[in-house]
Amino acid sequence: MLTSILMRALVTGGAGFIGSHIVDALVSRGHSVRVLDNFSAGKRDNLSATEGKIEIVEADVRDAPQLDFYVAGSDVVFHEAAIVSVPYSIEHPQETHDVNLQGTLNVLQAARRHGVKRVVFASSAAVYGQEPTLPKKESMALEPVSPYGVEKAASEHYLFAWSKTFGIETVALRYFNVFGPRQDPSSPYSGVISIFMTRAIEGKKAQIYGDGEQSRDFVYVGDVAAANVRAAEAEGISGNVYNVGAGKRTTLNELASLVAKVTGKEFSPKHEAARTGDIVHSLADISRTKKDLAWAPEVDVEEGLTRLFDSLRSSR
Ligand code: UD2
Repeated sequence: MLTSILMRALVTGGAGFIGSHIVDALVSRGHSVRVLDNFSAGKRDNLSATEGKIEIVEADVRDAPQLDFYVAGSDVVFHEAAIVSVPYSIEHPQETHDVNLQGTLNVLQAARRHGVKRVVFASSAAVYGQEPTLPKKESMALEPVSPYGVEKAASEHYLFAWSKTFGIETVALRYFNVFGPRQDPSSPYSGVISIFMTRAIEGKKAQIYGDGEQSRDFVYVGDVAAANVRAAEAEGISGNVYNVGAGKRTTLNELASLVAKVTGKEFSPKHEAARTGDIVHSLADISRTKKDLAWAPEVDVEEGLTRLFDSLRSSR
């Protein structure tokens, strides 16, 4: 639908880890971009590559009138703004509900009022919950076990309903374990790759929860951004959901070895008690995504770690 036209895009959470990479991808393709962020987790520094080429507004997705004002004039909204931590959602379910679910409803309502053509939404593998069947296919039942997972699953349902009932085109992307430059390593809720890289550079050991044989589908953030652009452009996919992973599993032990290789540090593992509620394995079936979005992941874990290492070195 939007393939050959230049889009006016709004990226909520556009100063965040994934949002800022979507901004880069859009700007490099000539689209005009407005970033909306409340800067609770997002950083202006994340947007330095596109400085002067985009509009940045400080606003919160919970503030419906303000959001409505900034959605006006957009062809497509990439809705990335969220509180992204599962443990935080368990401790503060009302707050994450307000941001992660009410925020999505606010985006959809504003999109409807302003005739936005398509909303592309950042969902999560957390919607699948703990049912062990692998790989995860989009047709499987949703069994989220955390408030965060419920908020993402319910948001997906809102998107579907809005696409059927109000004629807005919607696409939801279920992100698996996204990694790459600009992921914040400093919080206890940070992704394992950002934590491992920082610890390796600082000469510390790999803290591995459990035996390290648990595995994840790590997908490079640049590939996630490319999937978002394709989700805005591809025809005939409204109302659909897509897994965004690499389609490959890496164990935590393998990851620690790769981090050692890439950084040239010893990075020996130190095993600790398994994390409560940790799922054992995660893996995406990405066949539907590849076919419908004409997309494929291009950066494997080792290459992604190398890029991350380069970016961390140049920023130190
Ligand atoms: C990911 C997402 C989360 C949600 C969830 C759904 C990230 C950062 N989080 O959580 O938002 O979508 O998937 O299933 O992508 N680990 C260590 N040492 C550390 C840190 C972590 O061993 O220092 C282990 C941890 O126990 C787990 C694995 O690494 O087995 C991945 O942990 P994570 O927090 O990066 O991501 P995950 O899969 O729990």
